[in-house]
Amino acid sequence: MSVTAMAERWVDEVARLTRPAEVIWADGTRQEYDGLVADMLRDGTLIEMNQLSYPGCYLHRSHPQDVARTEQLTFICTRSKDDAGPTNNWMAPAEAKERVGGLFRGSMRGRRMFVIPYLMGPRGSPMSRVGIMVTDSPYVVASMHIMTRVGRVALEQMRSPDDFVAGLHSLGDLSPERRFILHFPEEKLIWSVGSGYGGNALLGKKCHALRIASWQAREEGWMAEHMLILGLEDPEGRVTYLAAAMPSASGKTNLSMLVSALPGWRAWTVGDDIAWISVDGQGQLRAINPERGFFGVAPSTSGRTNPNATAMVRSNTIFTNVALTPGGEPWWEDMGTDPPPGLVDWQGQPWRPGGAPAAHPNSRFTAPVSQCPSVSPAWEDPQGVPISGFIFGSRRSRVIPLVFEAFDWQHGVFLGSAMSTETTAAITGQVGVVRRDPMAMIPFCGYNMADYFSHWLSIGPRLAKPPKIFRVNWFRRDDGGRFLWPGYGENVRVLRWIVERIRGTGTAVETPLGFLPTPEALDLSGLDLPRERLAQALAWDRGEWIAALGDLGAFYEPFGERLPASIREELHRMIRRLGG
Ligand code: SAT
Ligand code: MN
Repeated sequence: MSVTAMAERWVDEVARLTRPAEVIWADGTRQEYDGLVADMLRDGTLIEMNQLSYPGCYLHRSHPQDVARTEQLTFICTRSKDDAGPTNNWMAPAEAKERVGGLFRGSMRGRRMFVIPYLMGPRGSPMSRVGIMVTDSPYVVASMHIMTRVGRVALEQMRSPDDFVAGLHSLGDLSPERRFILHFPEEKLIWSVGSGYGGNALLGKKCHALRIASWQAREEGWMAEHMLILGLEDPEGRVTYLAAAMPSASGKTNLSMLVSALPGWRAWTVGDDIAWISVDGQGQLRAINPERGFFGVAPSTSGRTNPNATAMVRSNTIFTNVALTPGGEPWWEDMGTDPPPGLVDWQGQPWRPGGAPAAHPNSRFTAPVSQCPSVSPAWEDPQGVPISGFIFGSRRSRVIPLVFEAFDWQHGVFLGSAMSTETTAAITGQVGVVRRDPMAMIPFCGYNMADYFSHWLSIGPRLAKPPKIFRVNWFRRDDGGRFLWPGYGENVRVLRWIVERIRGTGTAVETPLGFLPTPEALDLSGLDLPRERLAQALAWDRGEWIAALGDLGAFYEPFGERLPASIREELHRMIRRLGG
């Protein structure tokens, strides 16, 4: 059997179901991309931006009810409900196919069906994986060109005829009533209908590289994580690689391409959203970025918060749901410039000052990694980069100190499992509500999270020197609601301490939470921040923590016997240390 025979058979089957006017295999070439863009400019799917100041940039306006991931419509379809676990929506595979199959029947009539072979990860990497996705959306094809490696490069990497994740996507009628994002990890299959939005429709991203890959990673002994990867270079030129998990729209992209406020220190970007990590022959964790593009949040991206992204999106970028200036340039809130007269909002209407935001709060840019000024020379290394530290970060205005370090691997896994965060516009629903989000994976773990914690625990003992694990929170506020820590480029001061701790030099005090930096341990040179504010950012309160750990116990409850005993043990130890 040829290596693509199974893929071809599946594509035929899909075409019989969806009835497209034409089937086109994407080849990933520039010519193909340009052709798609030309078609979309013609039918209004894309709007040309100012080609002098923003060459190769286009604006897409999505359906106003299709602007973010829809977690309530996202399902894990395993044979056993327990395998999906209490934090995932579940549907039995047969029922899912019955219910949702009808929405695909004839859904591509009169449309072109594109077949996209894509590679997640660098060419030639043993850690890279192939997907084959079918879609009726040219916007999705063009976005996949930017976000993944499309075409022969993918087919060449298939090790056997069934060595691919299959993804079926159709826009359907874009109605949230008829929208479903279904994952069948046992069949390496994804079905997505009714949405053209990134995380719902670019199936290589969350659906494949996290939900399906996390399942495969557990079976095969590696890790698929919602993490950025960066290399921090010190003044002597030594680079330490860190991976950091943070919920959507909580500063991962900014941190991954941070411009250091400390002279001599420099960050190199490997990835901003997803890390695939495996244990090499020496017991060292090595990480690749499976993607080749960034799908970043536009609002608040500015020369102050993220100068690298600002430079990166000046060409070859697809903007989605940003506002448009009369000069054909993108505009969004907190971009660093005033809204110009004649601004058109994300829905194409004249914008009025004082009204609703001009750009949608979850408006995005899609840009190639290679355009990032801080891109790491190692970003496509087939062996991946060696990871020396993990960071778990979330958005909490209270309780969680700026930074602290876990006592050891097991304690660090516990801290990851205990993460909670305030929700953002990246998901449909209320913004700013605190919810549990272990390892920032709550929307992305393709199996029972209790088993996911066990999997994390099983990795540590396989490592020669397990990475140190840190908890960070850039989002703490004072009683007046003002942020205690300046964030962005200043975060390098925290990263520096982290690297020093990894090397065994940084100073810390032992507390019931873990190791906290002493007030002098963070380099504040050149920063106008009173030590008192830093002390507040680093403070922790016994009572608040005991209450928070009570909530955590309630969160663990539905996992029952499946929750690893050592996680429960860490919880009890922490309560004891706090004197609770
Ligand atoms: O889910 S997306 O990939 O569209 C963005 C995010 O929420 O991280
Ligand atoms: Mn993400």
